[in-house]
Amino acid sequence: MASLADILVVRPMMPSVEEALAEAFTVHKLYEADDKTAFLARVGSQVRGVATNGHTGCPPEIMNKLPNLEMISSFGVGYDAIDTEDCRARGIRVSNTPDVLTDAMAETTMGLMIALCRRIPQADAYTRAGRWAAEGNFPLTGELTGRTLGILGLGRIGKEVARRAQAFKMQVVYHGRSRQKDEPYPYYASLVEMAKASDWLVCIVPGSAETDKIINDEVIDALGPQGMFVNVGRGSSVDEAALVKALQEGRIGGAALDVFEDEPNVPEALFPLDNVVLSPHQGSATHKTRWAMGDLVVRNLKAHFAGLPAITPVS
Ligand code: A2R
Repeated sequence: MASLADILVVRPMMPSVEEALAEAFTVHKLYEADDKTAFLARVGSQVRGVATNGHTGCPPEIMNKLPNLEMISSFGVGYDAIDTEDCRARGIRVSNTPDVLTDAMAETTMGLMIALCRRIPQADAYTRAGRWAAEGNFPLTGELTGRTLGILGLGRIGKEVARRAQAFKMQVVYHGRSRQKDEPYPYYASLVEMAKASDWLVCIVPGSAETDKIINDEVIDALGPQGMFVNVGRGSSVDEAALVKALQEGRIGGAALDVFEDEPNVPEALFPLDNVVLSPHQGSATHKTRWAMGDLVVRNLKAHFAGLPAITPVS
């Protein structure tokens, strides 16, 4: 029988992933090793594949110990922690898990928008505290219907957010590095100009040097005191200190945030603010979607070691 390829599991993965990897490969769990240097010295030269996620990646100090590495299979669509240029130079293939999480991400985005707009967390707390009976009706709220939604990043997820927003009778506009000729939505070449024209701004771009703090004071002020900001992409895309200050000063209407600069640490200054909805990076976190993402991590490795191209290679 052909020997099974050796896979290094850098960080804990979902049980379904670890079980499927163990069935198909010889698995080495780096995260269980007390002495990681000794562990890598022992198994490093056998390793041909890595399983990880986009936040942990496979840092150079680990890759340097894997001279026969062929493939990194990453969980999640974002792969910010993986240096793809370095991988290309080393001849290492990289895959991620796009598409299978798009619907769940779009659902989370709409959920955050509705929660922020209709103040659902506050209304829930008001009801549970017995304030309805004691104090009367909850204050009136805003409404999504008829509002303009600016999408920063009309990619796979951005397009599904756009579809759902249209079902909510919102006007959709977008900004990206270039106009997409097959999309019907008005395009803004300038993010600031789009923010000025939008009631809502959803950020769903990858984390990269180009998108680092792309949401800055200028964009926040263009969105203005009635404007609502939603981030479901990456915390690094926002100047978080500037956003917190603008929320405190009422220079922006509100924010719903699923991602943060230094996860799982969330700026405590946000906690007392009534104009924010906070979520612990839940974008794709459903049973169905996380299972599909894990399954794709394994299938990408299996494809590669069967001599086929990865199913979802990072281009
Ligand atoms: O710029 P374009 O036309 O290539 O549009 C992409 C946009 N994008 C940017 N927009 C403005 N300035 C940038 N510097 C910039 N870099 C990228 O982000 C594209 O419309 C969108 C990304 O779409 P996809 O590659 O299809 O990614 P997907 O599956 O929608 O996921 C987006 C991100 C992930 O990378 C994770 O960070 C997060 O959602 O879960």
